[in-house]
Amino acid sequence: MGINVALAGNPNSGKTTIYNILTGSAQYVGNWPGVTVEKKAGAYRKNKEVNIVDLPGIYSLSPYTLEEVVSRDFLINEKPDVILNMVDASNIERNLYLTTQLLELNIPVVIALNMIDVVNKRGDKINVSEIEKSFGCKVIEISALKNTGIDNLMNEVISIGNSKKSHQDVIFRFSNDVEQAISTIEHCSSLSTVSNKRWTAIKLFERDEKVVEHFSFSGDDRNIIEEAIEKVEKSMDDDSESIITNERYSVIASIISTAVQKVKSDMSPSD
Ligand code: GDP
Ligand code: K
Ligand code: MG
Repeated sequence: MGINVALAGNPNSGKTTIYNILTGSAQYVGNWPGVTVEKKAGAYRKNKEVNIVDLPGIYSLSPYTLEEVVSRDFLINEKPDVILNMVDASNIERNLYLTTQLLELNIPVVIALNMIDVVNKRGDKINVSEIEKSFGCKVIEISALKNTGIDNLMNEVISIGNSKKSHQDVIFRFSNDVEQAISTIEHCSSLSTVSNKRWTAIKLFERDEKVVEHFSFSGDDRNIIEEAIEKVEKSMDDDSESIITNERYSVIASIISTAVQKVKSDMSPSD
């Protein structure tokens, strides 16, 4: 049996630091099949039933970079029990961009708000339960560098891994026009047997080349979907991929505005 945990996060979010703490020296280092991106997998030293895979550092799940494709293929094909999303809390807006995408994969997510020592030192305040409420997943403050909060984090990861939970609800929503198009796509018969409908519908909306390439459209679905996309592109005067990017950032901005209090604004010249 065992619990499979995938470590996912931006480059420099602290993945390697926590990976080394979690696995100690008993780690496997290899390469991802067919690529030169380093692959690391090992057992949690406090509970050998827990397998941890360190995915390549990524900013997005787009189909453009090798790291993104490797991470995305792993998450979709291997379907780990839990995604442990490392978030650099001192750069929270940028890091949560990936989080919004990980939450759509229909795999339970636990967010580790790492570098909380940096946040505390600045005097900034993050309301963890606000983020939990907005994203519908557990959020645990940690410092991988100072080795704080990690037992707490792993208790949460293991408890989800041991539970029957095998799905992740997406509770944040984009603007109405975009949601309408996503819903149209989700309800196409081509998606009737797809398990992560929302993620697939969003990727089709973005005209993601990797998803479109492997997707089998039935009946008139290809045209129905294209019409739904073009309608939104016309009304929002932008291409569909940029529309989704902007929607993600406005979801994040709204969460941050209630959940994060900064002593100094990002625009402060003394920063
Ligand atoms: P990765 O690219 O995600 O694997 O990130 P690393 O584990 O290599 O960490 C990037 C940098 O951040 C390193 O210099 C770490 O020492 C530092 N770092 C990691 N976690 C923390 C933390 O909790 N607090 C602080 N202050 N620095 C951290
Ligand atoms: K690094
Ligand atoms: Mg690393």
